[in-house]
Amino acid sequence: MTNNTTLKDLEPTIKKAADIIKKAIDERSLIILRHHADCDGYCGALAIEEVILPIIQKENMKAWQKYKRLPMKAPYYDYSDALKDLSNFQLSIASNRKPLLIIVDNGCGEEDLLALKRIKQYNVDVLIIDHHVYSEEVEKRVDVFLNPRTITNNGDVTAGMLGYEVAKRIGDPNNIYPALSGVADKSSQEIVDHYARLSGHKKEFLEELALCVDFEAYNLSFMESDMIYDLFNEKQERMMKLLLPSIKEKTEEYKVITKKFVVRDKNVFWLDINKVSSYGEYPTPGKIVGIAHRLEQGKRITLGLADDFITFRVDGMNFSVKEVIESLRKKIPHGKINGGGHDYAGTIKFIPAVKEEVKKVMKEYIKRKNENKLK
Ligand SMILES: [Mn+2]
Repeated sequence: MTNNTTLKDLEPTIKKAADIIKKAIDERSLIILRHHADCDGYCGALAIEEVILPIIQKENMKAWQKYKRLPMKAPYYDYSDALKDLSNFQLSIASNRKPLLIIVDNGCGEEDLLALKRIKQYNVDVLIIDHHVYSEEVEKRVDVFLNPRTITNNGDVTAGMLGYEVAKRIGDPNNIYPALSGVADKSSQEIVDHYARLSGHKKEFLEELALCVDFEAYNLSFMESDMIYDLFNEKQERMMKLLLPSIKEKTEEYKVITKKFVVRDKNVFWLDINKVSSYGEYPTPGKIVGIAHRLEQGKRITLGLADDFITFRVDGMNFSVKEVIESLRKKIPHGKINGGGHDYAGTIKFIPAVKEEVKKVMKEYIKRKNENKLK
């Protein structure tokens, strides 16, 4: 199935998503737009914000009472974020204006369920726009669930693309977002090419811009801020000139570091994250593993093991994040195993006491699934 057919099949849900947003704007309800604080998450959220904020500002003197955009650093919708959002929704609920919670590039997994159930105890509409491996219970519980994995078995249609497609049914969003998100989340060439053509930008430029957006997003952290727009407005060129040398320098530094410390076992590459990363500094463990992964080529898997999580990148190997989590849970029931993402990139969390057990089970799983590929 091509990604274009996926988009076509998602059409009715894209329309539903646009309709629920339009309804909230019309009813002057509070809209909270939550998004993952990475390039893809920002792309999806900004595409929507660009088209809805002008309408909200036109119709409301105090637009900030009707709309908030909040980045999330965790790869799931946190329970305390749900409490924060509910507190913000109180006024809207009390005045019978059904608020709307939109979650972009996040929110569709099992880990999100408790927070979403808490939200749904109140009269709140929930729209999820995500492309990660999802929980069917989340799908059932929310009002609109937009995820390409309901149609196909991959997440190549990113949150940025979905956000853009929804935004297009409301207004005229910047067409750089879907291409940029596809490059950032490493979607299939077919769909990236399609959106890159639409944006009129070369892939090299998009790759550099994605690095800058990720860097800015990392440093903006949980901030409610518009500073990210400087990467999309007339300051773009100056911003990229400012940031790229520094990002590239840090990346080069990490190429040397990971090369020195990565441990190879056939085509499985292990990196001890505790030894190579500085807490709270860019690049993040996920990015470090990405850098190590790109040092090699061909069929391979790179794993960054920390005290309480493991983050991985996969190319050409049999690896299913759902399966590996199931297997870890079965073999280490005392490990508080959690996590998700994609089959080609993701993170699994656990308690520090089972670090070595996790390593062992992961090793066995990869070996079992790739008997013919390990050489
Ligand atoms: Mn994403």
